[in-house]
Amino acid sequence: MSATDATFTCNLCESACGLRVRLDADAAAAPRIAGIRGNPEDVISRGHICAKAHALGELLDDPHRIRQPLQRVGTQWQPLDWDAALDQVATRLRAIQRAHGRDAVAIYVGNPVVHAHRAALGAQLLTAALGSHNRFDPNAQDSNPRLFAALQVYGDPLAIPVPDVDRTDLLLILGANPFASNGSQMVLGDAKARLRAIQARGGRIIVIDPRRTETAAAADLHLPIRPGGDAALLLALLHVIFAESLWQPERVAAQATGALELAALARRFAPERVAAAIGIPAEAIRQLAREFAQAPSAVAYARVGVCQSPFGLAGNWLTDALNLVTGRVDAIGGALFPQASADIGPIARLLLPQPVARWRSRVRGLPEFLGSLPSAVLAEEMTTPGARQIRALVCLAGNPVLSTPNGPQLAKALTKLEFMVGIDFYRNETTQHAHVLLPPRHVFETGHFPLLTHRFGVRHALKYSPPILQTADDTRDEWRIATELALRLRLPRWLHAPLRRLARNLPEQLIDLLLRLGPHPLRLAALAAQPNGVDLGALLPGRLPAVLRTPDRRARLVPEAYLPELARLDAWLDAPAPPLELVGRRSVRDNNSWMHNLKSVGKGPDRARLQMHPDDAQARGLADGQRVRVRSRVGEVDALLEVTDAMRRGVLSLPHGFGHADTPGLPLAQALPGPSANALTDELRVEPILGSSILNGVPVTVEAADVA
Ligand SMILES: Nc1nc2c(c(=O)[nH]1)N[C@H]1C(S)=C(S)[C@@H](COP(=O)(O)OP(=O)(O)OC[C@H]3O[C@@H](n4cnc5c(=O)[nH]c(N)nc54)[C@H](O)[C@@H]3O)O[C@H]1N2
Ligand SMILES: Nc1nc2c(c(=O)[nH]1)N[C@H]1C(S)=C(S)[C@@H](COP(=O)(O)OP(=O)(O)OC[C@H]3O[C@@H](n4cnc5c(=O)[nH]c(N)nc54)[C@H](O)[C@@H]3O)O[C@H]1N2
Ligand code: SF4
Ligand SMILES: [Mo]
Repeated sequence: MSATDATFTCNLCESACGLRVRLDADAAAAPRIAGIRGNPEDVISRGHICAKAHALGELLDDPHRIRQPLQRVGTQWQPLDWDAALDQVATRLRAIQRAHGRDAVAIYVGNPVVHAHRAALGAQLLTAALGSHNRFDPNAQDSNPRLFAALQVYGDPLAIPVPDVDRTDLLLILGANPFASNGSQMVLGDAKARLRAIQARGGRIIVIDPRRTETAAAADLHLPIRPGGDAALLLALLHVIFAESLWQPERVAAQATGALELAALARRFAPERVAAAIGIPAEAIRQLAREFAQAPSAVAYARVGVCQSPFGLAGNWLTDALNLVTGRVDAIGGALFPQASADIGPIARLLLPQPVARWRSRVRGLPEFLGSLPSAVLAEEMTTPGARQIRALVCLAGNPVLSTPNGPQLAKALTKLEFMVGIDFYRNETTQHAHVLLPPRHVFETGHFPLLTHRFGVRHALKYSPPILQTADDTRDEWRIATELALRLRLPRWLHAPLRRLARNLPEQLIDLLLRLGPHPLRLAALAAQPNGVDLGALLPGRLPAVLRTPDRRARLVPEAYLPELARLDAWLDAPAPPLELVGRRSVRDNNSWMHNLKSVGKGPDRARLQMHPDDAQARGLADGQRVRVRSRVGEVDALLEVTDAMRRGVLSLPHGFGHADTPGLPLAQALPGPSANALTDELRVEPILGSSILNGVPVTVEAADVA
């Protein structure tokens, strides 16, 4: 037996780790991958990988992966050839749209498309071909508050600054756990090493999180905040910074407008006003404000924990405001705007000139943002009769039954659809309700360019990994699937053959063009010849005002859109906290809901336990390891209790992405313990501006499971 080594890029998270993949030379062998190691010469990850990289090899040969189109007949799945499958899907979708209008077909585009260039562009093509206002994606559970802040403060939803991790003296992390997630909207390569280097050169890391996470445990200071408290904390920090003249008036005057209004707003939120409600002593807030403002360089970074919290919108705005007033934006060691090498910004701006509330959801009237509606309305749009009711769904690389609030309600709604198609490796909790399944290709077979995430690099670095394997299965990549469906849905047959030929390599041709037009002009082929990637240098300051798209080319410290949130915040600060509030977490081994059928990911200790502080357990007579019942407004689940002082009192933590018990398509995952956190999250808890899901701070009760 002989084997060859190939260099590739992991596409499972933003870290874009370099891999050395040992391929078995015998094409018919199984497993086809003899081993996966880190690539020590990779310019981004320098040899680091995590357990999920091994699972990427297992995914290739997982016997439960779908390898040919399937059609559901009753409870049985029958193979179909591609032409029959694509014809059937297009015919059904077109018939439903003809009878009930284009909005009768919805599309949900899941997270993995962010990490696959052909899928990302395929998703856009399919969305355009369907022409439905009912488009959904995980941004409503993830980044919408961040994107909205970029739009409001900097005038462009893609103007997202990246923490200058390699040069900062102080990294203030709110609601993120990069030791587990490997960093989000911040491409770190080896996250732990990169963050520890801050401390090694004498800098500090401060973490704001209700849980003592892996990152918090390694930090210099951890302040366990009550879920939802970030906006109030940030206002109190600004209060101190203005009151003690710790801000940078000249720099602010050059970059932004609204400093005096912001100071006036912050005046109402003294540390003493917010301390009790957010659970951080006033003196700690004052000290943090001084330290942040006085450090030689510093940057505040807020991520998913803040976005998913009750004040996610204001929390993201105020993070930018804190960075701006302390002179950290566009400064070395602060928050820097990267220069994307393959910048999709101009195309996105062309397609989305006015990206808020161009339409609204039919039943609840929640607004569109960046072309998508909030996922929290998905089920009601399927089950509420009337014109424009959703009757069919295209689910591309997603699992909303496990990933969106009140998943069980959505699962029920899916069973009522006239037609559903899934484009997925698996029959997961969502796609098992499909009528037709179309299987995509493995990333080793399609190649990988991190089109949407390279812009978040803490350095300007680039990699393109061309395919390293010929596919042995009857699968097609998403760009090809999307092209085939778009042609069948919208164009006469005689045009199909020439357009199909024209479209084949369009994704790579587009990337090549963007690269040539970019700030570091180079060709995709030249990049492919550098398997370890190319390092194009550190992020640069001096990007303001060029990146700003506000009318006056200045950042806005107090965008009007947020003002109503302050009254809501006042009310929240004055109301008593519920006895127990639930938040989420991620473990380094998991990847949202979808890799649990693979040995490297599924194995190991039970990670889906409900974490609770010892005092809360004692008050309820509950013990570590006990089975408990957790209830929220929408549902109840059983979980094993883990009593740990890593939790703040009054806060519980449960990871999302579990709850596979009713999913025969994933037999290994099915055996894993743990409920779905989204059987507890509430589709009616959305923030009032965009309708993004509030997944954290969910009021719940907990009791022993044997109590009726
Ligand atoms: N291993 C692994 N890596 C992943 C993923 C995965 O599933 N597994 N998923 C990927 C994806 S899709 C994303 S978006 C990123 C997310 O990456 P991160 O943003 O780092 O997200 P989490 O690790 O979930 O950390 C969120 C933290 O917020 C805390 N939190 C909850 N509520 C609040 C609050 O109100 N305020 C504050 N300050 N903190 C709060 C939680 O306790 C938790 O520690 O990770 C990516 N990387
Ligand atoms: N309670 C709670 N809920 C959350 C979160 C939380 O922190 N707490 N996090 C939210 C976040 S940040 C996110 S991003 C979402 C993720 O939620 P989703 O995007 O809805 O789902 P995933 O769990 O990522 O599942 C992805 C699906 O795509 C398939 N897939 C993987 N790779 C490919 C591919 O290359 N092509 C195709 N066609 N299919 C593929 C997988 O088999 C899987 O079925 O969850 C959100 N939900
Ligand atoms: S950290 Fe793990 S999942 Fe993320 S890119 Fe690296 S190997 Fe892949
Ligand atoms: Mo995400």
